[in-house]
Amino acid sequence: MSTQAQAREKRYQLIEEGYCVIDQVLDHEFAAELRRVSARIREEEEQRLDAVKYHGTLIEPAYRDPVYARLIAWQPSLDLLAAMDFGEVRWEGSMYLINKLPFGPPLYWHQDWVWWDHPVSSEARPMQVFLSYYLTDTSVRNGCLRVIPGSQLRRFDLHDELLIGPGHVDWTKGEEAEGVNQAMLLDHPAAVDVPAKSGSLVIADARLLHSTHANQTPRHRPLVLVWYFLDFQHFPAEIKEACKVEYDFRPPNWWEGDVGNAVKHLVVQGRRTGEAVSGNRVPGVHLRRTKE
Ligand SMILES: O=C(O)CCC(=O)C(=O)O
Repeated sequence: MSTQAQAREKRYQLIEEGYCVIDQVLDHEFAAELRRVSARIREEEEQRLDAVKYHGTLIEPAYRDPVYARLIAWQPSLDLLAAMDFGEVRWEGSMYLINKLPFGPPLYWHQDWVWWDHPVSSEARPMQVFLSYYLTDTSVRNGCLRVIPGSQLRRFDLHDELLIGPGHVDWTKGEEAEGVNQAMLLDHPAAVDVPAKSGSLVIADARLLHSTHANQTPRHRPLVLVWYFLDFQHFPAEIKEACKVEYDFRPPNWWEGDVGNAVKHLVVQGRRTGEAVSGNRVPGVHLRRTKE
């Protein structure tokens, strides 16, 4: 992104609509390397695909190749977030290789914020975001993202229909009954498609309602999604504590050699010093209807 005005525009869109797209964040070489390594991991992986059938794959690849440490600390993305005027950026500790399979189904509507009981949930500022790097051109035909703009801050009819307790259901464990219903797989009049070119970046607020189209092509649709906290210095103390509890961060020596050094400054560290907020994925009083 070349100008300050563009960065402001993206910031505004992320706050107002809950998402934005920035083109050409990965250079061709790095995107090709990620594509190659991700294809290898997908082939090696023994994940039961029927366990994650709506996603395609849902593999945590972070420590399986140094390329993912580079992605977590990818400077153009961090520069972008700084240009968008976000302060302390922290890696939340997870990343996923979400590879939609040839002719794979659509993903169901859901949102991923887990601290709905905390009043900070009603604030406009994005606190937790996913950065999605599409590794191939992605459109309606091969399963691009869909979002309901504004749903990170305003309650839609769909919110009342979501069965979601867990965000990502293991369909082999008999959780299907409570995991998804008809409404979560339907079209929605407020839905917007989010196509993205290979190497582009989609940033979205964890609270945003999102889903995907089906992959109607015979080719894989790879995506690497990384979770971050923004403006971590302004996080309520009890959410910071929850971050420590939940992810039990340690100095990043999970990678071999010094590969993890690049990630060190992004990791949430420290011992528990106080009460942590309890997690609750179901939006309550802090998600208001438009006219309230
Ligand atoms: O597969 C995609 O394009 C998006 C997946 C996603 O955002 C999610 O699993 O929450």
